[in-house]
Amino acid sequence: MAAAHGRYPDERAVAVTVVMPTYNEAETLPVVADELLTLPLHGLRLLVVDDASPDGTGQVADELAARHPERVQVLHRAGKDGLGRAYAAGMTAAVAQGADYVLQMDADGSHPVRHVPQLVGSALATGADLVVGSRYVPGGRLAAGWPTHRRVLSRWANRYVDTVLRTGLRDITAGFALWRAPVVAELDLERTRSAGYSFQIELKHAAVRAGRSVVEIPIHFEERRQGVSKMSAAVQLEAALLPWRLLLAGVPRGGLVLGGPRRRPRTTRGAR
Ligand SMILES: Nc1nc2c(ncn2[C@@H]2O[C@H](COP(=O)(O)OP(=O)(O)OP(=O)(O)O)[C@@H](O)[C@H]2O)c(=O)[nH]1
Ligand SMILES: [Mg+2]
Repeated sequence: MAAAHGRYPDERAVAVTVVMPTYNEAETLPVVADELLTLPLHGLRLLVVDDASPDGTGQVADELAARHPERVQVLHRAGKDGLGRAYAAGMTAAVAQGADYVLQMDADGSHPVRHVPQLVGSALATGADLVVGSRYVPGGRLAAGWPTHRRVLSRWANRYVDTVLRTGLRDITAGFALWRAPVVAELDLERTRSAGYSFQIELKHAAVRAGRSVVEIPIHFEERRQGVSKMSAAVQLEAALLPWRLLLAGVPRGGLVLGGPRRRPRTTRGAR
């Protein structure tokens, strides 16, 4: 844990690993990475999780790691396997390497770097297990350039998911979120079922159901700076069905269970 100044740990030294999945983000990754590395957060590290991007993002990430060997690492995966699975691998690795906090963040510039110190500061000041960068709490905002249909869809998707799951979160699909490492370890991400962004829903639902503390702070979400969205109909369908799958699977009292029961021997998982 970071050195303490007074009552709170020093936010500038706390060990935060930004886990950043990338698929064809060669243009935006170096810009976002440079902004992150110039923040006055000296304990901040970046772990890029690249799924063999055809545009060479993996090599761009390797160059960043060569320039900043103490602060940047790259996890190369064999091929495009979905945002959720990239996060599961990256977050597990970050915790294993001793991070105090793990920050989920997109590489496309949608999650402004200026909010990172606010997320870290909120986590340290409140002791929350999870701090969500939320578009839907007062002060939060969607990208100015988003057309009406996208705004309505995003807002509606959040309302729909929360009507089913009743977590009380305003932005349960958010992809900008800071987790306390012990909670990530408890979540046992190998068990997640989501390939795409429904991973975000699955994780937050599990944390809320287990009584972990969550704070939402407002962010200004921005349009991706370059490149193209990886959102597909299959990814959206998965997210639309997930709330019902989670609801039908049920969650044992006090348990941080993801994706519902699995066919695994009880001796290895036990009832938590
Ligand atoms: N490693 C990996 N990263 C992915 C995959 N799919 C998306 N990503 C990354 O996940 C982040 C979010 O993906 P986006 O395409 O921006 O999806 P989105 O933010 O939901 O959609 P837009 O708002 O349209 O950009 C970006 O950094 C992507 O490069 C994947 O299959 N594997
Ligand atoms: Mg995006």
